[in-house]
Amino acid sequence: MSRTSRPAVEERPVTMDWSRGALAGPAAQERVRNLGQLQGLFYDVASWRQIDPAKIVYRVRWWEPVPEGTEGGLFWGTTIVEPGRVGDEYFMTHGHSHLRGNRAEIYSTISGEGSLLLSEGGGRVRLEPMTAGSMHYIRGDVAHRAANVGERPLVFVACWPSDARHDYGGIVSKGFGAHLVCRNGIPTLLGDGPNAR
Ligand code: S6P
Ligand code: ZN
Repeated sequence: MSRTSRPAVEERPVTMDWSRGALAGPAAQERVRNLGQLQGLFYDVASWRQIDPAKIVYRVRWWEPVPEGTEGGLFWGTTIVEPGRVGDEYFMTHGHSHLRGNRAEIYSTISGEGSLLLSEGGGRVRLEPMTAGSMHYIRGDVAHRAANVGERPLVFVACWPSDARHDYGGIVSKGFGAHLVCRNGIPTLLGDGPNAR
């Protein structure tokens, strides 16, 4: 019988620290979004201008075990949205839809308090509360965005098909359908009409 030798402990491409949702390792990629990069997304432009554009709103660390576009593959990532508001609108992710409208996605919350905004088109926006352990199935044809409605960072994980492809431009040009604002301490959806943006 032939034997080959290999190290007893192989370096893992990524690891998850489930208590913090932290994704680490040589294959982890990272994207950081600051307020300046989210221009045009918050409805209260005057308040947006008053905050330092370098202020970090969220970070994503993710793992692409196969090349983007691979049919049948999966990607995995952790998003951390900081607490904060622009005027009365909660800090949130940019939001996107999947270019391939039959590519669904799953989110699960690790910690913090959030709201998952699901835009079904035609101005219909639904909210799902995000709290530790919450699971969210996002249909492939629904645009999605996560807002932090709490006082601590909102941490959630996501798994999506490697050929889903993301469309960010549609939200920039047409809006998301609604804005999530704090009214009397309660997260409230505001319509996304021409005057709201
Ligand atoms: C990917 C998944 C998440 C987001 C992340 C940041 O399909 O929905 O990993 O990429 O939450 O949001 P956004 O809108 O900047 O991609
Ligand atoms: Zn997505």
